[in-house]
Amino acid sequence: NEGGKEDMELPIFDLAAIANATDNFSNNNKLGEGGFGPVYKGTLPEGRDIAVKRLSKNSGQGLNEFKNEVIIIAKLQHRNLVKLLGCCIQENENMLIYEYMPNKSLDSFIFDQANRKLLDWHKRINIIRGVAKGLLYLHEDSRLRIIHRDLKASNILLDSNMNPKISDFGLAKSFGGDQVDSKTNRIIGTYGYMSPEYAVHGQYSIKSDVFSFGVLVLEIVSGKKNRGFCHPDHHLNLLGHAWRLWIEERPMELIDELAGDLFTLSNVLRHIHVGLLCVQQKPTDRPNMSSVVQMLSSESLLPKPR
Ligand code: ACK
Repeated sequence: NEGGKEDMELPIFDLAAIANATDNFSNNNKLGEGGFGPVYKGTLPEGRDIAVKRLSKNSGQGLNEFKNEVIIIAKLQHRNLVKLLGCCIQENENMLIYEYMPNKSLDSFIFDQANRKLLDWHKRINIIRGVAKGLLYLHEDSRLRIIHRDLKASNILLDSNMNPKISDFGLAKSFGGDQVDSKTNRIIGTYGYMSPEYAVHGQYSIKSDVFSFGVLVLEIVSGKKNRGFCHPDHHLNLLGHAWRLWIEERPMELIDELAGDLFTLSNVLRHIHVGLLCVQQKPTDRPNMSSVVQMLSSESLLPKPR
């Protein structure tokens, strides 16, 4: 059941039902602020928990992102992508209704000292592999060919078993026909996760998502937030080097931590290696997601980053 949905109708929710489910959008039920407005937790009468993204009124850019998200995400069905249950467009309200992800975003698990202990190596590796599979589906399913454009730790949500699901498709682009890259003057996304060619020249392709994926992998393994290397003020040629320095001290700590478990140690080092291949300066040097998935799971020798 992982193919794109063909012309499937998106269920329509009634405004009164959603107001009821979220206790009239009460602040107690607010999960946070998303790309185009607040997100609320709700419970449907049959007991199912939902997350409701509500477009802020008078948000012009928000409306574009909202429409984009509906068009893109309605086509998607994969265990590593957050599931859209339906929408509610009524009385000046625009809302998207998703499955509720009880463990929220990956962000709080990798950067919060107390939470970090809850993510053992097995879980981290499972999260990296799940995100890779979700991204592979977006990029390479011929009916989709979608570039996410804002992949980052806060856009990875975790279900009750800590399985990851990619969310937030407000900036995603779908490429039809033979198109493989595009250029924009409106550079939106998140510095640090943005590839240099996108941050500096507005060029994006599946390889810019691969770069963001690499940053995410290095964050998950190191437990350290990226330092925002791709701000346009940075000199492009320094970036690749900066990434290696950033992660450099980590393998020594890992060797200490995992000295008694060589299997896990080599597996974790393999993930760092793949992360470094993904953050290479030149898009053509970066692997595509099918190679990434293969490299993460196989015992094959990996190429040396340039
Ligand atoms: O990091 P968080 O707790 O997880 O804060 C953000 C906030 O809403 C704004 O995006 C949370 N959120 C978004 N979608 C969902 C969902 N489907 N299930 C649970 N939490 C969600 C996200």
